[in-house]
Amino acid sequence: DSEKQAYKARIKQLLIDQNAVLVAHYYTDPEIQALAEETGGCVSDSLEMARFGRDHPAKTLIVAGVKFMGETAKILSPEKTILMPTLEATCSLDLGCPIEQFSAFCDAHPDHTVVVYANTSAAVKARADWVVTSSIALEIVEHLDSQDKKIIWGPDRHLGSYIAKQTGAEMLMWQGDCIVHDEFKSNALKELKKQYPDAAVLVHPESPASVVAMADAVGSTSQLIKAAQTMEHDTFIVATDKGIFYKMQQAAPGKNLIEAPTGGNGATCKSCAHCPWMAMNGLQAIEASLSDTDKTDHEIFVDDELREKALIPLTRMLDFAK
Ligand code: CIZ
Ligand code: SF4
Repeated sequence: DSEKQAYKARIKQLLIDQNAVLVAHYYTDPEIQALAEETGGCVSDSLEMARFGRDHPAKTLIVAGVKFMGETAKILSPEKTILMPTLEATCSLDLGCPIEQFSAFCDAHPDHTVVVYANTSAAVKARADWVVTSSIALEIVEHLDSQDKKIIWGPDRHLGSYIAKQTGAEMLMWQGDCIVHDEFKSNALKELKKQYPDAAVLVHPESPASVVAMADAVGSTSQLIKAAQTMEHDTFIVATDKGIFYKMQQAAPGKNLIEAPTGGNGATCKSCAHCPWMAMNGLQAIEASLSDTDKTDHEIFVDDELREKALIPLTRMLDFAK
């Protein structure tokens, strides 16, 4: 409508005036992803967001995603101003892995290599030997396992179990989960499969093992988009945040994309396949992050000492991913 158009027009002008670029995650709302595309920004997973933000010449990055993505951007680009539409946008994995407890867990197993998911605070990253995203986790754990390293994995227990199973690596697991993926239900998925027997099932490995077990393809957001594009099937049942449908449909035009069920057994969903924190990145919030003269509610800062420590495992990942 016209109010949205007005916000979009203002954001476009502000991005130019402030030498800023919009970096959006696949799980943000379609109109935010479209705006990032239209303005020369990027839409991607957290690994690619980090790379794009670091390498882009803009002075300011607007990170439409959740807090750990803003922090990662700041760690990689301390000279840039990092703004977020709202600093309230966090992640259940980050919340469920407080540094004091996690650090004590690591201290109790000093002979283990600490591998943490990107969905963590700067402090947790600073305590880690490796940071990984879901698009590169399997390769990095394989690499460590081939050197006979014992691994501490945090915080996503589903992703950790999946990787341990695939690689055979010995992994001590932190018990966190993503409130969105944890809600996918295998029983309801079986019922849905009966209605669409020819559909391929695409699953993000933050989902429960029973759902992963039903997958025709398991992978990170980028890998699932690729799967929808390259697999022969006409219909896909997709178990990840529904924000992904915007890019997946672009990549696989004409194919039929169906949301995997989050209910089943009479249970109702809480997040219903859309991350409530990702959803906070609306047009109004983006406009505010650029136009507010007081940036207190938007700007990301990371303590210098933490930043330098967290940069080490993050750089390790980016170099490995090259
Ligand atoms: O679930 C998330 O937040 C994901 C998939 C992040 C990422 O790595 O892009
Ligand atoms: Fe965190 Fe899950 Fe939201 Fe991703 S989708 S930001 S893992 S709560």
